[in-house]
Amino acid sequence: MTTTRRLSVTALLPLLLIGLAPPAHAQPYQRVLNGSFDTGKTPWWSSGNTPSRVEAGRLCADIPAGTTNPWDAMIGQNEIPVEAGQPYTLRFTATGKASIRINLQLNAPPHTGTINKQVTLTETPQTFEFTGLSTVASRHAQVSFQAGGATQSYTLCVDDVSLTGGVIPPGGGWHYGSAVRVNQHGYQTDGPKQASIVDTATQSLPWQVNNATGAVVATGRTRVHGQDPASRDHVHLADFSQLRARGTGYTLVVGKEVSEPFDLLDRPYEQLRRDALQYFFHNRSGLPIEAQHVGAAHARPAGHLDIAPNKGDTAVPCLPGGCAHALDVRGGWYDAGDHGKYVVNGGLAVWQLLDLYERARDRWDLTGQRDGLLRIPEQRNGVPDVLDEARWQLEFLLRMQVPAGAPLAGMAHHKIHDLAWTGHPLLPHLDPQPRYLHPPSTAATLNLAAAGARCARIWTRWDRAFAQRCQAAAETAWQAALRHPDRFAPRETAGGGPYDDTDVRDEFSWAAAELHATTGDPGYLRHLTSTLTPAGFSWKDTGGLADLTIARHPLRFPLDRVLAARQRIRTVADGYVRHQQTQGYPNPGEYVWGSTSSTANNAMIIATAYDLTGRPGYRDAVLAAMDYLLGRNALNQSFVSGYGERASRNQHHRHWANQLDPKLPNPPAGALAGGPNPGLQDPVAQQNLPGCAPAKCYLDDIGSFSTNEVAINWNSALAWVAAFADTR
Ligand code: 9MR
Repeated sequence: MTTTRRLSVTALLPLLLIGLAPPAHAQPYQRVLNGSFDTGKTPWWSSGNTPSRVEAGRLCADIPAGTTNPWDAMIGQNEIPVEAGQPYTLRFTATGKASIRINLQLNAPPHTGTINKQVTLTETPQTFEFTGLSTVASRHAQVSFQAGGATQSYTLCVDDVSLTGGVIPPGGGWHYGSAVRVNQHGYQTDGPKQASIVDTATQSLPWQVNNATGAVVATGRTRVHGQDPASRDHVHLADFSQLRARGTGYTLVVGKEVSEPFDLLDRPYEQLRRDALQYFFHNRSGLPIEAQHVGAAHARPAGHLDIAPNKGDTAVPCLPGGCAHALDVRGGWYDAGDHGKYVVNGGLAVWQLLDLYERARDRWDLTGQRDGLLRIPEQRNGVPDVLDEARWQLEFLLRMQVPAGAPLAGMAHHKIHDLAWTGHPLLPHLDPQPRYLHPPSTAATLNLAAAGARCARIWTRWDRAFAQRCQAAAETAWQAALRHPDRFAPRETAGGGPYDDTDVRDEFSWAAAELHATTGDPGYLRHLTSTLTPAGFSWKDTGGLADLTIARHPLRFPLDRVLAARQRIRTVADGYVRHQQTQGYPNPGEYVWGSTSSTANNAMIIATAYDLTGRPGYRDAVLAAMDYLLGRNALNQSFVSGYGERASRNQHHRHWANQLDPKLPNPPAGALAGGPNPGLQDPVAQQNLPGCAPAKCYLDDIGSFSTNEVAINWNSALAWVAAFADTR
């Protein structure tokens, strides 16, 4: 094997910097992931015209002939962190039949380069090594092997790619601002007011609250909470609930640390409950989103009405090899940062908005029932706006049902989405991908049954014909699910998320509860087999929702079931409150993908316990969970855009993509980021957060879809809890 080694330092390197001291740590830090290709291809990519695969432990790509620029055919890895003033050494082994360009550079204009070299490859493996000095600090550098311009096609293979350098350990170097963590939006004047403070002191510390003019308005001493495992912080707690004077611009001061400013308001959540719902309008498919409703920055043409370049959604065929029919599945909400529309999840999200409405109705919460609450075209049509918004999605869910006469009639297609994942940024009306219906699944069918049954119950009052359509669809879906109880969604993830689930006993039980609540048919009761457990609920685990439905409709269920459901809700809520109180930051949820929805969904269960008992402790716990979401956490981060000084603004979304294109907007106010997730399932998180404490595995970066995406089932949870927090 011939080995060529070359050491080259960027020509422009100022002489003064050549003597840079190597980092103090013994081993240089590795900056590329999976450079040995031992774990497959991820997170390496190749251009669309350059198919690649891992072959005998190397990444090999088919380089086409006849392209023009070096970057017309390439393989690479993104989201590599580089530090200004630090040297980086790139090393790799490669084979090929042409000259290629090797780059370490920023992946966006001005594409500042650290290494840019030409090498000539042969079919004998050669190892190369180059060093360059980074003049910029960024988390978005790219290593690329650019092989465009080849006169003949050939196979390029690379192996043992390594990029070392930098002094900040992988996953390190994060600063979260003030050590004093508050709800950066505001506290309720007569509610509990607590803060978490990061401090290693083992004795209590004095605190003071200053008003906007700097005058001290309250003082006290912290309580030492101690070591917090989820964040690995040593935490103190301050309680300033005694302060009740309405005002803005307060700060909490502990030693030299000053919190972000916060307000004391009588109704801090009055606007958030609207904004969290307005999120759904922004993400409607099949309707122009007009400036009069959302403002100029967020206005956009309708997406997916089969107007070129869109190839959906008015006559969508099944995936090749699937069904023979095509369906008009326009409308609904885009699921998240992608343009997929999924019945599993879509059903749960709309169910939660309908529960929000039924709670408002039952508890005389007039705001929650208002026609005119939101800025939507259906405003002032005599129907509460939350129902108008929910109906947009329900109409879509109904369209996803397999028509009578077709095989699997009555079931719901699991999902509809693009053939392949689209790039970023991309407005919905510019999506050029063909879209397909995916095979029906039992879980989707039962989501339709549950949401449809609830629709039927509610719309009896507003639109009888629509209520009847919902009921017929729900009952047909139920029968179809009984006939096909084990059609599980595949795990495939090309072009869309899987929402896969191989246990649907919980979906049967949830749908049975809804169908019984609507029809009174006792036949459904024997299918009601699930209960609320400490695991709570999610799109995958819907069993606990049966208890919430029973509790919402005590007169429609046998008394023993009602009493048992109420007892379980209280017991589970008690567990969440205890869990919340053992944390340094008041999160009643778990650190998983979409952890903020676990926070909000568990808060919904605690809130339901409050509604059942009137015990103030439950309400306080819900408000503390809001504090967590709005900044009282290990990152000093408000996960709700537009709320708080350090609010998320780069959520993963295809057109709220200001981070990628300054002409595009940031998310509108009220969009909930997925939040800390130690799973690190995206390359940005993998590059930048290795070793993170669970409560800190979060990045406000548009590329971090596993920590910073938005989703309808997360915002439905936020909308529910914000509405609760706004009522007494
Ligand atoms: O919320 C979903 C989470 O529970 C799963 O772990 C994850 C991976 O399957 O998918 C999440 O849902 C995503 C969906 O698959 C596609 N649209 C975006 C959703 C939010 O990230």
